[in-house]
Amino acid sequence: MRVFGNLRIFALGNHDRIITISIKNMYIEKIKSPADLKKLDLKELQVVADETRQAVLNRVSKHGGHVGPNLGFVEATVALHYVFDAPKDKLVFDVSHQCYPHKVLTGRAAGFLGDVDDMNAISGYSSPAECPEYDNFEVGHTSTSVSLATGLQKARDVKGTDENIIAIIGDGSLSGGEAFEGLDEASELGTGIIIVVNDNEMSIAENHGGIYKNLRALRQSNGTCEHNWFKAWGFEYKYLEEGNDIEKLIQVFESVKDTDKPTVVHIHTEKGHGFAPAVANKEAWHWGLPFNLVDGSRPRKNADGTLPEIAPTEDYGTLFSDWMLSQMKQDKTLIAVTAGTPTAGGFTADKRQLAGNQHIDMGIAEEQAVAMISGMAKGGLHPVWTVYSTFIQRTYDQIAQDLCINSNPAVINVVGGGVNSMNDITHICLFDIPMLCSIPGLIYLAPTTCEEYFAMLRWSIQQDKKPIAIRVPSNGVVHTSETIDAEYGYEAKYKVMHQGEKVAVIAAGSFYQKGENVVRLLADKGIAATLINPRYLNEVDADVLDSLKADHQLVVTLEDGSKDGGFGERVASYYGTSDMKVMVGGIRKGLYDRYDVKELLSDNRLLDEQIVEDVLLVINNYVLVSRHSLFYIARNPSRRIISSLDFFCFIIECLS
Ligand SMILES: Cc1ncc(C[n+]2csc(CCOP(=O)(O)OP(=O)(O)O)c2C)c(N)n1
Repeated sequence: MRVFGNLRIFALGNHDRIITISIKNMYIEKIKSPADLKKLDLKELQVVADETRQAVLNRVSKHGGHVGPNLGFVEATVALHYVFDAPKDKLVFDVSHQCYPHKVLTGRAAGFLGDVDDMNAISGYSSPAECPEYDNFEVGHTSTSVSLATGLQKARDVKGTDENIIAIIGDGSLSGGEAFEGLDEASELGTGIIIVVNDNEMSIAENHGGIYKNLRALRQSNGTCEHNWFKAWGFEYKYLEEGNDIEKLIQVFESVKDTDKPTVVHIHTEKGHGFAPAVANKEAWHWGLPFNLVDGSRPRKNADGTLPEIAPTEDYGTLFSDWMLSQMKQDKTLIAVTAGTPTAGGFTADKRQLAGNQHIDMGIAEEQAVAMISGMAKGGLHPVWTVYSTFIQRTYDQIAQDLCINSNPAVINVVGGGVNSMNDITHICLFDIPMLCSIPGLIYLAPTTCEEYFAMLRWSIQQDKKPIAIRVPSNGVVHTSETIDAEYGYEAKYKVMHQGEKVAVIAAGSFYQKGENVVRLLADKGIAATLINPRYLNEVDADVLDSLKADHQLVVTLEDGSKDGGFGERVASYYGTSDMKVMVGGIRKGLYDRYDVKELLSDNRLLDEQIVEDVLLVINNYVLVSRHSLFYIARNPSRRIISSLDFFCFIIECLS
């Protein structure tokens, strides 16, 4: 048995009671699988729930992570594992940001009670790679659980086995279109599936959408109101008001266990349950960095009780939302749009209120966001949709069809793209450049500084011909005193920032400063390289690329994302049949999980010094090879085809 030391955890409880628990001799230390739960009585299950909550708090206070979603789902998880028989019965979590209690009860308590390494070993999401027995899918994006579960349902039905299939979906995640599609199919299949709707009345922020009127009516009528959205789909329906009461949860789950009908169990839970700060401010406590367990204050104190020194920094979310609010006052057609992540664009609750109807949250519905901004632009509005790089993946078709074929001048503000961003396998933000740049009719701009970002944003909103996406730098807010262009045309126009020779570095967006460093280091080695800010990711500037052919041997491209199908490969492809050598710098396509940024950069030869080393290698080889090629050609002016004897002589010359 693992001993975690005599660590004591203190936390403010639901009613400001102080809970003190010694981690030694906990039940959850002894629970190696859900089977161990089944030996316990109700009182003991309640203790398990309290301990699980403390374990969750211990982890999130030290490590950061999803707070409210997990605290509210502790009792339901204990009851689910008590009633159902995982791993035979299958639990499918939506987003899976509420699966920490499930991890505690399925052999991974060390990730919640152990040291930093133990915590790092356990991810914040459902992960078969981590636990194939109890985690059925890698999940991190919303609204997929019912669809995934219908697949397991179909497999069970075809094989003729009898396991329970249980999808767990939050009220917020019900707003995504895929959830609707999953419900549609579950009803159509008509066999047993249990969909637990964990209704805590919140998405990350407040919910938006017509469905919430019915969820509210169901809550207010204890599940009995005449119009029942779930029943209308053809589901059996159970409502439980006391969604944090283990005994009642056990009863309701037992009542649907082994059902042969599509069934919804709608439970009303409290987000943040058991930790007063998280209950009081649910949006702020959805996810968070480490904090002080005693009072919920941030930042977490150092071991000696002092606060860590944190330099005051600017962030693009705050700058963007402040700028938008100031512009909105003069322009009633300017609309800030989000799909369930308002603070990605800095729109905190107070700012949403200030923006009034010039801020729209459409629920977690990225596809809807794109089609709607296209319609808004068509109707004469100026919508700006802010979206994380990872979540834009959901909406390729709407961008291609609804927006770009129609060439409506809406703006997409892409945040977090690059290596310095979310790094869970489901949330990596490396694919927006290949994705967006493959869509005809979309301009994708990559500002390199704060001033350039706002100049591009202003132009994108003012122009009225094309959809424009802007990749907000993700390497912090960098300022410049250089003059920035106010106008940006629809054709790619690179900007030569420093004219040199032999080597040209084309450094895009948040890798521009890396390009500056490389050019500086090359200067130390006697190479006066050219530095170019491409500004456009979606196509090459043929004039600039052609002009480099005169006095450059090597072009280095740098982009902060997956290089396969990205910006640099377009440049390499343009030079294809010419003599120009191209070194494409970016991240190799891959599914990286919880990576270390420096290691990832190093593995991809993207550290400044590595880039310089590689440039020198190419340049020196080039000089060597070209010297011998010239020598060879001078001696054999009329020979175009190299015989094997010639080639042998050539190699001897090279080696001599
Ligand atoms: C496609 C997609 N868009 C946005 C997000 C960001 N996100 C994570 S959790 C969440 C809210 C989920 O709300 P709900 O399902 O009610 O769960 P709760 O957190 O309230 O328990 C959102 C918007 C995401 N994970 N996936």
